[in-house]
Parts: sequence; C-alpha cells; structure tokens
Amino acid sequence: MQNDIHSIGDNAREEISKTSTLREVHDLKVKYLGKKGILTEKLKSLGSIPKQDRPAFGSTLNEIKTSLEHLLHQREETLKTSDLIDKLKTEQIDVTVPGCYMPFGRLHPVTQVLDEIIAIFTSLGFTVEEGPEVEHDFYNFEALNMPEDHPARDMQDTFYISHDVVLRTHTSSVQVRIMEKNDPPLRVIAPGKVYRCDADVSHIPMFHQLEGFMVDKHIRMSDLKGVLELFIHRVFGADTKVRLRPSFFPFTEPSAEIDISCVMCGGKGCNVCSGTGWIEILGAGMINPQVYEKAGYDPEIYTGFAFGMGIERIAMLKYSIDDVRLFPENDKRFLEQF
Ligand code: 2NL
Repeated sequence: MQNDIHSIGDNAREEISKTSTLREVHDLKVKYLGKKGILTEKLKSLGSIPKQDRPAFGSTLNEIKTSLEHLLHQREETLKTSDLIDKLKTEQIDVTVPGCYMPFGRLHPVTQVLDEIIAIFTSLGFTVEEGPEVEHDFYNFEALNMPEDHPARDMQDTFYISHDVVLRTHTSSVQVRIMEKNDPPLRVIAPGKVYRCDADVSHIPMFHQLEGFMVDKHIRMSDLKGVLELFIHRVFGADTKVRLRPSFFPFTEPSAEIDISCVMCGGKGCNVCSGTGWIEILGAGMINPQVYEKAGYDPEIYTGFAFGMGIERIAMLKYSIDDVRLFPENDKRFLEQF
C-alpha cells in the first residue's frame, strides 16, 4: 500500500518535470489533486484500510499531496516567467519603422456640389428642408397643378409604388408640404434624391435635385432673376453670362429656362453647347396661383418664385464630365479626382 502511493508520487514528479506549458501543469493538477484526482481518491479510501495503518498512511499521503502542490506551483511560476521572456523577445515593437499610408476618404462630387449650392442659398437666408422619397400622388402631382388627366404626368416617366404612391420625381413635393404647414414669408430650398424611369448618357434613374422657392408680398420676376444670377456667378464665376428663355411648367406662370454662356467655349460655340454658345442649367418661374390655392395662400396677397435644378448636371458642367452614369458607378479612379 505505502509502495503504491510512493510510486504515484514519483510518477507525478516525473510528469511535472516534463511539462512545457501552463496548460499541461493545469492538466496534471486535475489528474492528481482534482476532485476525482488520483491522490484525492486515495485520501477518500482511508476509511477502508485497517485502523492501525491509517495514521501512517494518511500522513504519507498528505506529505505527497503537499509536495506535489508545491512542485506544481513552482513549475507554474517558472513557465509563466519563460512565457513572458518569450513574449518580450518576439513581440517587440520597433517604434522607428515608418507608419502605413492611410488614404484620405473624400466627399462624393455630387455631395461637394450640393454642399456648395446649399451654402450659397443659406447665405441668402434660405432654410434647408427635406421630405420623403416615397411620396403621395397629391404632393408629387396634384398639388403642383398636375391633375389625373394632365399631360405633364405622361411626360414624367414615374416609378409607381401603387396607384397613388410614387417615388418622387422632383423635390417640389417637399415645398408643397412646407407651404401646407407654414405661412409666408418663406425662403426654402429642398435638396434630395429624385427618381425617373430613364437611363442613358445623360439620364440615370436616381439623381439629385435642388429646388427652391421664395414667397412673400411683392415678390417679382426681378427677384427671381437677381437671386439666380447671384447663384450662377458664385458657382461658375462672375464672367458667366445669364439669359432667361420663355418656357412652360404646370406649377409656374410665367416660366423660364435659364441658360448660361457655355462653360467650355465661353459663348463662341462648340460641341458641348451644340454650337449655340448657351447651356441650359435651371428651370424657374413665378409660382402658379393654382399651387397657392392647394397650399391655402391668397394669391391676391402673396406672390413668389420657384426654381429647380439637377445637381449631376451642374457637376458635369463644372468638372467637364461627359457621362452622368459615372456618378452612381463609384469607381475609385473617378471619385479620387475630386
Ligand atoms: C427644372 C425645373 C422647376 C419649380 C421647379 C416649383 C415648386 C413649387 C411651386 C412652383 Cl412648390 N414651382 N418648382 C418651378 C419651376 C421649375 O424645375 O428644370 N428642374 C430640374
């Protein structure tokens, strides 16, 4: 019996001396001293040996147990230290190695142009409003003087969600919502994404628009001209010439399209302006009294102007880009140029 436990102790010592990881030390602890460990089981069996042998047997067992505990602890400390030394050797940081170059991110060109335009209008006292991209037929068409049978609805290649819900085709819908909830005087711009079922070099199904309007007593066509001329001169330079050409929109009367002298040839005539020297960049007009009626304003008291522009179009002219599809493509080689 005594020999038996002495050889258990010898085996354990031998095994402990061969350990090379903390995991192995832990496993030996469990094997010999754990709840179901070899020594623990022996201690439990004390009751089944002859009474006179118990004290000697018990004290030998305890001696072995204490010495194993001591050895395991020592081994653990030795391995921890050598682990640390290894780590210090292999995980050194050389603070003199040059860092990795982290490329800067940048704003999308459409966002840059949009931010620039927003800054111009806010400097003139316009506030910025946003609204839903999924819009009710009423705000997108009906309230803008385009009733059910209006040919302008056919002109718009609209994405219908259901019979009377659409993806907004312009951000005028936001302005209608603003007029419905607020009384004049108002100076508001509405930038955002709009959707039309169209795709070629100059059309993409989702693009960005910025519309604006100003309503108060005594607002005249000359106010429209003054504000938009100032805007154009800030974006394209003070030398840019501006002209208003009569046009038609259901929501404005009278209406005008606004041309600027060609950004490429300066007005001489080239293939960008089809030889005319002029490029169309904005639509505008005096708000149609029909629109005021839907908003609940008295057209005898209030007048105002409104305008709308495509942001991609402005960005294309500003940066001489010839294909609008480059914007949503998000090719880094294109985006990194801005
Ligand atoms: C264009 C033309 C335009 C408006 C938008 C507008 C909005 C309200 C009332 C009246 Cl709430 N008008 N917006 C007016 C004239 C032209 O946009 O060529 N857009 C790209």
